[in-house]
Amino acid sequence: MKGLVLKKNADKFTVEIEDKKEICTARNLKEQGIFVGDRVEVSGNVIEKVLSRKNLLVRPPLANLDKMIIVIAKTPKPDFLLVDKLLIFCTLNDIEPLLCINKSDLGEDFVEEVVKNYEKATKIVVISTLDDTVLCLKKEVKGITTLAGQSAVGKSSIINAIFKSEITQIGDFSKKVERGKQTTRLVELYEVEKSKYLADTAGFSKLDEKLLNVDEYELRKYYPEFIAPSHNCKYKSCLHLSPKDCGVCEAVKNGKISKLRYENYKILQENIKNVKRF
Ligand SMILES: Nc1nc2c(ncn2[C@@H]2O[C@H](COP(=O)(O)OP(=O)(O)OP(=O)(O)O)[C@@H](O)[C@H]2O)c(=O)[nH]1
Ligand SMILES: [Mg+2]
Ligand SMILES: [Zn+2]
Repeated sequence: MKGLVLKKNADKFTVEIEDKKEICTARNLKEQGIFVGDRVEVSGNVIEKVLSRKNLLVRPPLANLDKMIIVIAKTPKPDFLLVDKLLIFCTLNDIEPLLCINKSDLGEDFVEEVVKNYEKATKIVVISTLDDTVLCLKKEVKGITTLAGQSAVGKSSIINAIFKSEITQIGDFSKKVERGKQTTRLVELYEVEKSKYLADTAGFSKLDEKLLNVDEYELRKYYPEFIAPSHNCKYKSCLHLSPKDCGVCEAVKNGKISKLRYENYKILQENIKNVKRF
């Protein structure tokens, strides 16, 4: 019988098989590994085979991701470079990205600024887990969807609000910042409705550039808002790093491209150069 791995706890797996949750073990699958999100063949509560995967993330361990909801908030202070890396990561791994601005109750200025910087880069939703706006995320869940983002942006609060129960543990913000610890440790898929799952995870708070595996020329295409202005660059090979003869630099100067996004692009270019050198 075929099933979907919802949860992994040591050597026990919670597998959904025909709408029922079964606790399974695995036999002889060590090398290949079994991850949350894996579709598997099970017989007699033993996982016999892992079916081929669309993608696989190692940290956090998650297979077959269809969509990633990248959560940010006014507090904790957003790491927009991480947001850009996650957006690139999604495109590279055939994952649909969505930028979610949480804690909109903390002020409109922040929301407006983020929208201004990112509206040309990705789809955005604005929510607060303190009101009903959080429910619009339910519609956004597609196949296997994960929440991603820094600790304390409200990922577990979103899951709780959607499921209206305390199924995941919410951390105390001030305590968390003091200890610098994350609250959510295990990865688990929660079913939103039939065949739609949402994962809570503590991962994706850091991403190694090596994981991105793009070269300096490819990087340009992951900044979609650069493409039209780049037609004004004198040379096709222009990396948009110096203002001479560069349409992208011109667009940044005129405010047509977000300065924040351009600065992130320059940092990533620098990182790619350094990774290559080592
Ligand atoms: N003001 C406000 N606070 C919120 C909102 N959503 C969540 N919080 C608070 O933010 C803090 C962190 O929430 P969590 O849901 O634990 O954050 P998390 O992203 O799951 O954190 P990790 O599990 O450590 O990755 C808690 O104190 C929540 O009450 C919101 O919409 N508005
Ligand atoms: Mg959490
Ligand atoms: Zn250029």
